[in-house]
Amino acid sequence: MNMQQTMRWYGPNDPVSLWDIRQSGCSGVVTALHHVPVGDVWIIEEIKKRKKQVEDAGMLWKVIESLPVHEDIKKQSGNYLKYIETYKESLRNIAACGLEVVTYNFMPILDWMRTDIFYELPDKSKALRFEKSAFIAFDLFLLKRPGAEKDYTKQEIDKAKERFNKMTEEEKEILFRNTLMGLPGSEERFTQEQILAALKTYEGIDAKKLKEHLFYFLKEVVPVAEKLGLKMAIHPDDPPYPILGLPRIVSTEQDARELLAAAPSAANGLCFCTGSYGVRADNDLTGMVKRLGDYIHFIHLRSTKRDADGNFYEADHLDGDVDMYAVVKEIVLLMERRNISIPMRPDHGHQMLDDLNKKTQPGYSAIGRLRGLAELRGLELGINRSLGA
Ligand code: DNO
Repeated sequence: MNMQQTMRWYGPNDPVSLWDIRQSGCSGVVTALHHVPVGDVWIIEEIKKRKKQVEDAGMLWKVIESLPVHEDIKKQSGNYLKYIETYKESLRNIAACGLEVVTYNFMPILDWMRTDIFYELPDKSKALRFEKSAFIAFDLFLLKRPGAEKDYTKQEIDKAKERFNKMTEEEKEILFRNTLMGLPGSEERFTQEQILAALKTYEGIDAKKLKEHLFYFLKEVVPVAEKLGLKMAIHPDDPPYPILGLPRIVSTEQDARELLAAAPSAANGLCFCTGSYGVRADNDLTGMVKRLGDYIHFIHLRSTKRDADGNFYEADHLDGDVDMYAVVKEIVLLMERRNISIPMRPDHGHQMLDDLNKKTQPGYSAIGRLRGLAELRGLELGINRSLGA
């Protein structure tokens, strides 16, 4: 049994075409209607149109990444009840078009966060990186978030100050831009005023409250998904800890267990992202596959390399801190046990070779992902053979 090999496709404006993805050996793509504003219903006509584009290139579209959750739902403010209903309506339309898995996340305001999107590796390829001192410098001296200094030790602040004083104006601007990238697939950036105003709306929402809001959402949508035969897959926080004073609640195995228990159903599941969970040394990735495997509906394979200062960069897929051999082996055993093939995508990839001169979505260049996919495919084949499968 093999994982279903897919790649993320950002839609018709993605510089990486469907045929590029097909030629990399994928049988499917993972995509979303990025042009539909968060909170609007995904209408059948649009879903079908996108599905046909994928099928015309000889591939399948089974997994959505993502059907985003409106901020009002995360905060239980404003029109959140209406937005929950529109979410359900989108689910009905998605199921009517024959799609199977819906990926989403519950990170307040921002999705993934990096300080550097062109971090040069010794071989001159470029990776995404999170540098703690640069991030703290951003928070304290660029964003100037009220009360931010309370979140850091004196030593961390001194180090960030030193880092900041050495930055050129251009470096400061790039740092600001990278950190507030906004939603994946969108060109929009937050301004300082916008992000400070958005952060203010989370005052009084701590991790406990945000969890209550997630569980409420799950209790509403999971039964609908179950009836429709859809599987929900929540993506973990990236990085997997609180940032900018915002709570983050899908960072550990315990978090995953709690959200699964909140609405028990096979339709309530996980997007198992080794790159996100793997940033924390206390997340036992293979153990998570073993213990939570019944709820894993989609897999992102990626590895990061962390250091003692809390920095990490995205390593080669088979390198870094994730023991990819052990994880993939556990996934192979899981698929045997469940007798299913789980969709997977190589998550991110380095900017390398010809892609160094192209503009692609950060992390989503063609060649770096192709390298990751090729290595992972070989790893899986070797594991399958050695197990006699
Ligand atoms: C980053 C991605 C995430 C992911 C969302 C899912 O590259 O893995 O942006 O798509 O968090 O909702």
